[in-house]
Amino acid sequence: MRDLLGLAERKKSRLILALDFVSGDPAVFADRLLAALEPLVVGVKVGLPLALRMGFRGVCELVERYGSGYYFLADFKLADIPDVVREELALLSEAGFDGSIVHLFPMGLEEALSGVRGHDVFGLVAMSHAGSRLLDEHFEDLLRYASRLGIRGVVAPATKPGLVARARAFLPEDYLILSPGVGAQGAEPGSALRHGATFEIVGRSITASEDYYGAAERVVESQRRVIGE
Ligand code: 3DU
Repeated sequence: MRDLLGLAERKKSRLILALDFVSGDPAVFADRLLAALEPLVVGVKVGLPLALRMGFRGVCELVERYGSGYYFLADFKLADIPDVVREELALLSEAGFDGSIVHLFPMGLEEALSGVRGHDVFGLVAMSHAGSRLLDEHFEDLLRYASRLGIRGVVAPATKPGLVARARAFLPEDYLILSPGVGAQGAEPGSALRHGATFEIVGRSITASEDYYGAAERVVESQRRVIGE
């Protein structure tokens, strides 16, 4: 399993790239981005849209080809009964992913997650879009639950920086906070880090840019100003 914080240290970056939308052939598109962005990007978060376009075999090939330079995170927002989640995590780990994102609202996941070895689990504690009332109303509950699970960390929205700060204040120190919502959804690069996030997840403002290298570079430069590197 790749060392997420070690890669971040080495690259002096806190950028996780969200791969959901592609233009043209998905394999060619992903290949072009990952071949170019390795110096800047620490992790690659594979979303369901990409997996559905490429097919799961294609995704596994991508993980294998670029596994030496990136931490691979599966974002299929798992939200099933514990036995099924356990099996999903085992298969994603077997496919080469270093970590997965799960919903915490199904609860009762203690046993399913305690058996997971060599694969990080991140739980969603709130979402970045304005309409996520139900989840956000249970933010404190989800945070408490996440902290009891002994997982690697949580996903908390950069568009709601107050929640990122509360998550940082509440969670055990070794929990990582991944923050989506930077760029296309409005949060400024570096802003979630300033509120206590460990990584920022950025998708379309890089993947949809003609100059994706320049776009990623601008994110990382802003982050370096915050982390002092
Ligand atoms: O908006 P972007 O294109 O930068 O992508 C954001 C990514 O983060 C995308 O993959 C989405 O599935 C994920 N995400 C959120 O945007 C918000 C959340 O609350 C959780 C995950």
